[in-house]
Amino acid sequence: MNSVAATPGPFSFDPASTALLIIDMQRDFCEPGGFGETLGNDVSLLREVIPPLQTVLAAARAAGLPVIHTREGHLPDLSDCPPAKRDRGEPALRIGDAGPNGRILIRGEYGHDIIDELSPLPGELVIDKPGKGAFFGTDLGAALAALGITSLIVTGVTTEVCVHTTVREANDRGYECLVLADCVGSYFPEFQRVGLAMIAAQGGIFGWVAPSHALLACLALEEIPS
Ligand code: TIU
Repeated sequence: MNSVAATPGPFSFDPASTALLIIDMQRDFCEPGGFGETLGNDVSLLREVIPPLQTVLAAARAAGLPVIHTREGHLPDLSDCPPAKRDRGEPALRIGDAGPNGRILIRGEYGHDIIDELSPLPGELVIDKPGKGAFFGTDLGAALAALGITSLIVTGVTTEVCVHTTVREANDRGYECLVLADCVGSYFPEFQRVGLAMIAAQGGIFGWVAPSHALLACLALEEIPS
């Protein structure tokens, strides 16, 4: 077992049953002209996550951890998009409308895909999800079971929306989740701080939180031949 210095205490994991989960690092959230910006957000805040996440992704690949990417989005006919999700608020463009990167949050469009900096490698799982949580309406649970995964290193965006929902879903299903504080991002600095605090409070009510360097130190030790 490996042990990462985390909050509220050490996060122990077996690399053989641990995967890196990268949530929704899509152009629609991280680049101008997409879903995140249409909601009125400053997407540049999410870009801080990219360099540390690139380092973690490279380390996970080198250590042989399975890497699983997710993408939030909907079918072109919007049949999997609840009307309330499309109709709520006063966004500049709604889900399915034509934007500069293609139709907003629609599978197959340029804006829906993962940013170039974190492109999946052939063979890495990409889970398309209609909701905020990565388990709802997907075969993520079956895929993790097939791989024998019981622990998840969780990264991506946004901390208080899709990361939180996914970690809560995973925790209820019995997965142990370590959220990397500098590899998850929010459009709201206050939500970033409180979102991370909520996970680790009450003795780690639904997960653990650590900086990425704590995981990297652990994976580096793992690679030293004994
Ligand atoms: N708006 C927002 O903060 N997030 C989302 O809509 N989806 C994800 O977090 N991926």
